[in-house]
Amino acid sequence: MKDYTRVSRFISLVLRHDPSVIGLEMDPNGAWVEVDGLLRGLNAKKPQLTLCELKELVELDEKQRYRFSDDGKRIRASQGHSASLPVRIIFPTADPGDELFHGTTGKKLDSIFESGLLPMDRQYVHLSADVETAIKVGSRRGKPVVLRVDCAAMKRDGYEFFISDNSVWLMKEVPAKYLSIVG
Ligand code: HQG
Repeated sequence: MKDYTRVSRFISLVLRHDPSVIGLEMDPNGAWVEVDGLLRGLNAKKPQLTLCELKELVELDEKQRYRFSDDGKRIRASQGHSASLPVRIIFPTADPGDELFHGTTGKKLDSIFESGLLPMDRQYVHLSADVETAIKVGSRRGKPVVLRVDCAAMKRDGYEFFISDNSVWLMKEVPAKYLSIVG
């Protein structure tokens, strides 16, 4: 199998952050991009990719980051979109149970316990269903620290939880009073 790491990074850039880098526009409601346009745009740059390869990349992506529309003509990122993108996906709400987790690093804790978890450069705060996944997320930036989100209390207080197609939990914010350090 081909190594799709580099091209996948570029597709993430296009589908999450800036479709205009290859002259594409996004559907304003669902953040969809035309598959033909994506392939044309990609192949005008370095990475050469066929439709078959794109399908393989989507299918084999370990986090299921991308998804085709039901008719196969459009594609989008399942989550991770930039705050600066003028496009929003309407995610379904769901019940996460009593707890979720967020992986981060120690140097961010002071700020997080002061302001809560904020989406920063993205549209949502990203949360994981289990500690193991949160450790992986935190490890991207150094020694991981995992925060527990008290969803039971947040639900009592009327907060909504959204879930992406690839089972990442999304929230507008998590105030600090619902957070504790795991471990
Ligand atoms: C931190 C990857 C200071 C937050 C992952 C994080 C995930 C604060 C960083 C997905 C803060 C934002 C998202 C505050 C939050 N003060 N720092 N008040 N509130 N932060 O990348 O959750 O591989 O936007 O802790 O696996 O790390 O790209 O979010 O460290 O699912 O598909 O600000 O991206 O998926 O960083 O990761 P990010 P994230 P992919």
